[in-house]
Amino acid sequence: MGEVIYIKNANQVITMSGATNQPKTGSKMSEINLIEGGGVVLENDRIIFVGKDDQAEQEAKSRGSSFTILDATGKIVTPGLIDPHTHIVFAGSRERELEWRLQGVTYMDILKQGGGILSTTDATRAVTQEILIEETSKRLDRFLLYGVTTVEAKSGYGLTVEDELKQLRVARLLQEHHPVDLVSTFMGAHAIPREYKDCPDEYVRLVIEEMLPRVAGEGLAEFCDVFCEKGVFTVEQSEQILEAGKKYGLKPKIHADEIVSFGGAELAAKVGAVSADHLLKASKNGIRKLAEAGVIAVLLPGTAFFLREEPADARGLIEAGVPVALSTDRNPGSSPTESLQLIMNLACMNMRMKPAEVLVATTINAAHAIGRAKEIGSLEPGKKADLVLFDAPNYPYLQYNFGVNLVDTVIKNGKVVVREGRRI
Ligand code: IZC
Ligand code: ZN
Repeated sequence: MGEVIYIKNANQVITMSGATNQPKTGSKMSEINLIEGGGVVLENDRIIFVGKDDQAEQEAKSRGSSFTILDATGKIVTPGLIDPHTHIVFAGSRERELEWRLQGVTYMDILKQGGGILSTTDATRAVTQEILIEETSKRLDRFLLYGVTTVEAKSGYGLTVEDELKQLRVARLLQEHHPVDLVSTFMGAHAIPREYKDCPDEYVRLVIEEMLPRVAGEGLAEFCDVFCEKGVFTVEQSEQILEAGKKYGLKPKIHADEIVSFGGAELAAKVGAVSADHLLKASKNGIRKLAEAGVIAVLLPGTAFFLREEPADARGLIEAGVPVALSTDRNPGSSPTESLQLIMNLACMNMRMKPAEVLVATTINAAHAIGRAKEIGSLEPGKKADLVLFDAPNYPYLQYNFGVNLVDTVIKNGKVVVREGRRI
């Protein structure tokens, strides 16, 4: 018998069970499967029971005389939140760019002038692995306080073989030492480094022939991502890189149609990407293709907010049958926040996603976007014991009481890591 936790008498347990990934199952994005007066029992790092509270109590008692009770009266319980798109491993910050952007200089102008991603690349190259671990660890701590128990983490601020490997090794070390789980993505194709400004195809060759084999050889990433955008990587270059990644067993993801309509969504469908991310300017044809190919749309309304752009057409995507996930896009330039709860509010207010859809998008669909839906993203027996107790009487309250952190308790791998909103 292991360590048992009984979460008692929640106002609502939001299970997300019965997959909510619509194209594969025909289920709707608003089917959250809610239990009023619910209880959950955990044993070691697994969920063993989810249901009505009286049955949960019996289940806990049947496991032995001693178990920890967490009283969830007046609260809701959800799966640990999942952030499927971050650039969390970096050094430095870019608050000066915020002032330039307010004066009318665009995000792309800044990148073209050698700032933006390239300025974070300078800062990231300049620090040791130890400093990078320290900086990233602080961000993971903050994610945990906001109820996020798994994050995807991209490289892409190294842009040399060794510096890309350095970023990915940091993610791997943190996966071993920090309670938040990390899922790694290789994104050597994040920007053309200054050294290759006049010969971008040479850089694409470096990514394909030198970076990819090393990344795969050390088993440092599961996914391969490309910033497919006008002035960064063309559709053809992106396709070459993602196809090469596939040969090394890395599943494709794409930064698609963020700044201009560029064919990124269409490419995502063509290469069989797991997700197409951003999609602010995705074409109608691209959206239709995403639905046909079962690609998950990862939407980043915090980025649209911070760049003062119109957000993606979440309603159009959902109505077209594309499963939608949400993410912070945590990065130092276009979305410097760890508050996935703020992103949930923005999704609701600026993209008209329903509170139930927002929860699906930050749990089970986010799990699908990083290939983890069998392990996390819903409260079902056998799944990992990653849960959040929110100080909210019902789930729409999460979208209503905005701009504050409603997390009361976070359980990660069956251990209480946040209590009354504080790390323990
Ligand atoms: O550092 O600006 N869009 N990549 C693509 C980013 C934003 C991150 C950054
Ligand atoms: Zn991104």
